[in-house]
Amino acid sequence: MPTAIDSQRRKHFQEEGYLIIRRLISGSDLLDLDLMIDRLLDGELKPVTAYEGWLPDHFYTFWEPEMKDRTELPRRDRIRLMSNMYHHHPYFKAIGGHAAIYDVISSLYQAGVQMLSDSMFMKPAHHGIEAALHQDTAFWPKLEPNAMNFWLAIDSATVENGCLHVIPASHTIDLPHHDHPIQGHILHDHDVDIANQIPIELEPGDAIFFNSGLAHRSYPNPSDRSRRAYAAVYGAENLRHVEPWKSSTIAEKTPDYRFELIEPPTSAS
Ligand SMILES: O=C(O)CCC(=O)C(=O)O
Repeated sequence: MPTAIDSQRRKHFQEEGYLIIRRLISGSDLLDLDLMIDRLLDGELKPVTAYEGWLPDHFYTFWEPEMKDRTELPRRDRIRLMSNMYHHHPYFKAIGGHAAIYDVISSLYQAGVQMLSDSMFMKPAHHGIEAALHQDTAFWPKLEPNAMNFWLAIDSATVENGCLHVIPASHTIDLPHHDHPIQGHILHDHDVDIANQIPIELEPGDAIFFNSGLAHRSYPNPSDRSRRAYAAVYGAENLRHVEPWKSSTIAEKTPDYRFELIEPPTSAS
């Protein structure tokens, strides 16, 4: 059944810049994704589909600082981020275009949906690093309407293990960011109305959809529970490139991935 986004929820998304949907993904779909994410982290899954002739020998991987060579630790405990599975693996292509996700986004945009990229955000127990405060709009040229972020909890995401925090209604202005050697582009607390910041605690299968201009962050994970999330950036079918497109990556050279129209799932309304 498509997730119904009524006018009240759409208004909340427009005004506050985000929408939480509980139990968006459940049952065997969630179990399979959980398993595939661990296979990804363990280095078992390899890219199998080329993107514009580019077939990398591994998925884009951002190691936790100083963890790459600590091979005495499990691989899954040393990785912060893996990306672009959608473009290089049929399982993730299907997940990125999952009807439950597609329905919410097309309902919020009132349009068809495009995919830019997907990522797996990992925050290993005891040492997962922070994601500094930022707006994702700082990472790519101006789009109209803004892109949309999707973030799905695979493990429970709580204040203790480094859940997302957002600043409601911060999506209406593109704030100037500061360059950062690890995180790319960041905001300082005094750049925003930090008193408004709220934690987004989610159970496995719960998701938050947010305007890419929404200021957000996650704190380090000192707890003994890992915090894995599957995330992606989508755009409206009718998005306009206000500035010439160029994607920005900070860890490895990758092709210039572009928005790609998603085939509407058969159950999409
Ligand atoms: O999951 C995290 O820790 C950070 C996620 C994030 O920055 C994003 O989804 O843009």
